[in-house]
Amino acid sequence: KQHYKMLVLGGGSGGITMGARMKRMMGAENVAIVEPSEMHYYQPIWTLVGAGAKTAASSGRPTATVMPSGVKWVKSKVQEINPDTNTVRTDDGTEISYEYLIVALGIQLHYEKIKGLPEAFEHPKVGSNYSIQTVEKTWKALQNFKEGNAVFSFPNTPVKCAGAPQKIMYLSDAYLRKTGKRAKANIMYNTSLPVLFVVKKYADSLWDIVKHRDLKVNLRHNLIEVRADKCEAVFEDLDKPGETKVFEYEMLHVTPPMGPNPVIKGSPLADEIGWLDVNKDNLQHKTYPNVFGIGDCTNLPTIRTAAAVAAQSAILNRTISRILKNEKPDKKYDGYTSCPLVTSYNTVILAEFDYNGQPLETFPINQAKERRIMYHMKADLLPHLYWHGLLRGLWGGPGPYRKLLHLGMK
Ligand code: FAD
Ligand code: UQ1
Repeated sequence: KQHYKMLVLGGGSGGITMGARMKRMMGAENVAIVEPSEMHYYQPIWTLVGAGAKTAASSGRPTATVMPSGVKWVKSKVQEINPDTNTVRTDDGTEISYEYLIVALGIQLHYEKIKGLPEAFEHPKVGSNYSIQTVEKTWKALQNFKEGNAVFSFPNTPVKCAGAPQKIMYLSDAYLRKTGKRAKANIMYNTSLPVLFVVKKYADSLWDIVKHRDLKVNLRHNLIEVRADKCEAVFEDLDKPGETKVFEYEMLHVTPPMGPNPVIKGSPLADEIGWLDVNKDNLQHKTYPNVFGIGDCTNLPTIRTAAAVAAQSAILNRTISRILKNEKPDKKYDGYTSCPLVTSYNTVILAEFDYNGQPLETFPINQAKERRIMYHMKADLLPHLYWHGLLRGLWGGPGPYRKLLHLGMK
């Protein structure tokens, strides 16, 4: 039977990051990470892959190369978590016990909840930037666009990176303009939400952009079916239950419904919905004090992003170090999250905000404006910050720099 002082579930952004930090805190031999995938992906770049500005190959590296050296990689899937006995069971039947547990299992994609998916991805006009299997199909559909509707969806569930479903619309618009096909395109964003973006400051800028570029926004529209043989997407009107609208498409970008990881949902660690039930200030589990959580799998009331994982990793590191010394957690997570809203092939609105939806901007300039410098940060700088900073436990978000950059301002 295997035992570790610190067991990490999931080797995505949060899992690898905390694995690296825990190695530094207690030595590599005390830490194990359970992750079944051979490859680790930098998901934020998929927005640019779907628009043909980066290659899919550039988004992935073998998991073996991001595992902190000396840390045990348990290459299997967690099947069951038993916090009452401090054990987990993997799909090959192995039991692993732990003293402390960090849960970083991410959010689950549910393409299958839309009728006609995933089969519709076999047809050339349908793509989705949300998975490595479908992201290149977005780019194919965009290149093959001739004339008709380009439809972009946002589901009736929480999602990761809530800006991504519309970023690909702005990029598609720019591509069709560049290639002279824009006049033959009717571009629309059909979103389940009642707003274009959750933070008003950025939503105001985005409304200006959609008006300027003649992009149609249909609020409270939820994708429920794709009829690929007829190139039809069926949406339900969330304000008129039972009523549906059919849109013919020349290109369809799907953001799938998402939900809690089933392994957490089926365990005592879940809240009523199925998310990992953690304290929003210090990331400690609400009822099992030796269990912690980070990232998309938690019920932290903020937008799920890698930028949020960065800020959370610094807080969680502090929380665990205090608990190991029998001290109370002291540092508080403010809910920091960030979404670089790509609005063309050379501009970005850098949204950054906290639990209250208040802007929390790093740079002492108005980030609600489209800027070239922010595009370069997104496309060329952030990937390095991810692979060499975040995943090595060296990047805890821009908080300290924000304070420095704002010194003497205002
Ligand atoms: P993940 O990184 O998804 O990791 C979860 C891990 O758990 C995976 O490796 C998975 O294999 C593993 N796992 C699942 N089930 C099991 C199991 N049963 N047993 C063992 N392991 C399991 N963020 C930004 O900050 N900025 C952006 O611009 C941005 N853009 C995005 C664009 C797209 C298209 C997408 C898809 C995401 C984007 N994100 C962005 C979001 C960001 O990628 C995620 O929020 C981040 O990766 C969350 O980290 P995580 O560790 O919680 O989950
Ligand atoms: C960030 O830290 C991060 O994680 C590495 C992201 O994910 C790719 C981001 O998109 C952003 C915007 C940040 C925040 C970083 C800065 C420099 C503002």
